[in-house]
Amino acid sequence: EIDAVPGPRGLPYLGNLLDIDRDSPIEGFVRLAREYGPVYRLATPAGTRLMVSGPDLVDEICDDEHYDKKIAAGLKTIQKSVAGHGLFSSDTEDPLWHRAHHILMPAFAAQAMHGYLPRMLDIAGQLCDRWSRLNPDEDVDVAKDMTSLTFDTIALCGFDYRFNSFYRDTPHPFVAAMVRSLLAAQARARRLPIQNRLHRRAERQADEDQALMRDVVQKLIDERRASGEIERGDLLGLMLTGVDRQSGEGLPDDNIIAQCLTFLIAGHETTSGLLTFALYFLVKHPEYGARARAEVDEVLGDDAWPSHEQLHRLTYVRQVLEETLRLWPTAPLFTRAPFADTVLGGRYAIPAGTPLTVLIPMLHRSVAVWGPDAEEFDPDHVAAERLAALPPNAYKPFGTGQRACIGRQFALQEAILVLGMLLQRFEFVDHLDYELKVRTTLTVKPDGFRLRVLPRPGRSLPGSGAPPSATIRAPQVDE
Ligand code: FDE
Repeated sequence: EIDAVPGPRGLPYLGNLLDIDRDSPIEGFVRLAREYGPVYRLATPAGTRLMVSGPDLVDEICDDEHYDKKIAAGLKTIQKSVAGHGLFSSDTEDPLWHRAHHILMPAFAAQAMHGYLPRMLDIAGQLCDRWSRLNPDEDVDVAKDMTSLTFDTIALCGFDYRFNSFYRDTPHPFVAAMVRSLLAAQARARRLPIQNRLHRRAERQADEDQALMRDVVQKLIDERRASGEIERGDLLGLMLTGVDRQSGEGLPDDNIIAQCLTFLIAGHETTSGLLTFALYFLVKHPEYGARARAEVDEVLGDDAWPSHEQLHRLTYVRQVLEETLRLWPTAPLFTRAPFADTVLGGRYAIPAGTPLTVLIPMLHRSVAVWGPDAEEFDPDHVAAERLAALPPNAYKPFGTGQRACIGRQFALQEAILVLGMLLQRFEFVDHLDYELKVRTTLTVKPDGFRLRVLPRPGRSLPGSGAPPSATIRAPQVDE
């Protein structure tokens, strides 16, 4: 029986709403997991869901034959107010999910990453430029700059468009609309349905924002078609020309817009959080920072622009990032549901369709899997030979199965490149002795994390100047 699953006692109508930590929901869910164990029950007005973090149970529900991704309440509001039926927020049975998945997979395959390198370097160079021109007493808002970086990177690689976030005092109108929409979606998900009906003005603003975002993307599409040069080695070109082999059909404009918005959201929030947490862990653990920097010096030396081949040799930098995603997976939850009535863990009978949410940060802290120091940051936890020897589905920062993250290679290449270039050029001073405070939006990020960034003595690498072969023309879009 599902009622036999342990969990905090709820109230009538509100269920466990008051047990959910509104300021820091993920840390709250982790606390409840420590109290109630590898699976616990939460009742909310949207229905009952189970929070799962035991490695055996997670392995069970990662089985694509009996379970599938479920678009739970949070994703539903994102679907409604921002991303439409993009890859992230559509059902696996949706024919457009299949079509888009087949058309886009090649663009995210490992072999395709080469092509994005010049554009990634272009934006990483802008960040290095900015940081190299700070005065010694100035500091940086790490999450803010990383968000500019990842947003500009996905837009340039995805649609050949420059938001130029590092050159603006106020966000691009599109970015402002997207930030507002995501916040509104989140507020909506936290309100009771009856409260939502009372938020007319917020709903109107959300409609306007959505119209603005769709407009910008539609213009990009129209201009691309008019330019006569549709293929530009980016995602937009591929979506405009690509045909799904199985169905023989391409993507309608409306769906291309949804995919573009999806990539902008999925591609920037998660990767910027990853880079921010990584810098946080490195300043708090200087011994691992020194090891990463030694690797960077050996592999990159004084080369201003890392090559594809050099990036592959930054294996310890990669471990730093993977260990960061172990303790703080920046997309911390994914939700699955069984196709048919089933028995979970040989113990709890659950009906078909019951949402089972994987609490990844808790899964990744399993002492049985990672050893007694599971809660400690140490990149050796994810050394290649240890990752290879893990039990199945014990490490899931990119979700699972056919609905796993399509942007995984993209995000890792971008993050390795940026962290490598930063370690090569700068020293970081934790001048405020920052204490971790996790901010949860759609994703998690260190909140209010500021660093002083000093050029490394004896190094004067650009920054400046265009990286090799980054000749990308930006299409014109009115603001
Ligand atoms: C997806 C994803 C996932 C799953 C979710 C669910 O299941 O619900 C996860 C977990 C993730 N993803 C994570 C991550 C992390 C990082 C760093 C990232 N991610 C990044 C990125 C970038 C990009 C571009 C992306 N990403 C994208 C994406 C998409 C589109 C998706 C959906 C897919 C399908 O088909 O479903 C994802 N991603 Fe990520």
